[in-house]
Formats: sequence, C-alpha cells, structure tokens
Amino acid sequence: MIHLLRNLALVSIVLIAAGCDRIGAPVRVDDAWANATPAGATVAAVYMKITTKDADTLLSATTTVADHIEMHTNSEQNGMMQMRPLSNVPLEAGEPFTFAPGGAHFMLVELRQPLTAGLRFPMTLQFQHAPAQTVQVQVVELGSR
Ligand SMILES: [Cu+2]
Repeated sequence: MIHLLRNLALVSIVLIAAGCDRIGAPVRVDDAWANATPAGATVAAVYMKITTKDADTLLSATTTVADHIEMHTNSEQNGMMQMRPLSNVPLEAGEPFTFAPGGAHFMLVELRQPLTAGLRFPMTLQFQHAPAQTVQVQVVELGSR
C-alpha cells in the first residue's frame, strides 16, 4: 500500500511537470524596442510586451546602457499628459501587458551611450516570482514606428 501511494505521488509529480512544460516558459517578452536618441539625450524610453504564465509583479529593470531604469505611465489629467512613476507593475496570468508609446514605458535614466538605430542592448527584468529575464532591446530609427 505504501508503495502504491508513493507511485501515485510520483505519477502526479510527473504530470504536473509535463503540464508546466506544455504551457511554456514562466515569462515571455515580445517586441522589445526603443527609439534612437537625439544627440545629447540623457534619457530614453523602452517598450515591450510582457506575458507571464502565472500572476506576477514586475519589480524593476536594469541595463548596461543607463545608470538606472524607472517605470512610468502616461495619464491625461485636465487635458495634460502627465508622467507618473510606477513602483511596480502587476501582471495577470497569461494576459499580455504592453509598454507602448503614450502609455506605460521604461525610462532609461542617465544614458551611458547614445542609442543609435540598429543597436541591440540587454535589459534585465526582475519579477516577484518568475526568475529574472534578460531581453535584447532593438533600437529603431526615430519616427519609424
Ligand atoms: Cu517616462
């Protein structure tokens, strides 16, 4: 009887593992991009789409090309666009969250180098639950998208 229980436990562990595998990686990041920066710029915005398998919270981000990264959102107040810092970003299970122009964005502060079109640079995202993810951000010509 003990053996049977142990085998049943093993079978369910294997099934759970297989299930996880079918759903895929804990975090999926699509289309990470940034506009090229004008000469002398010290900040730049980065956009991307983030989907987590389970509910999670995006806590922070870092990159080699800037001193630090803030998360911001744009909101309209009395007809004025205002940028507001986000201390974190809640992510719903399986629901993509999109950082996009006019809305939420990552703000690279104190750029260490200009972002030139064609450049790819790494950005690392920290989550409350999922392991940290490093993604490559594609820099595009200003105004090309
Ligand atoms: Cu901003």
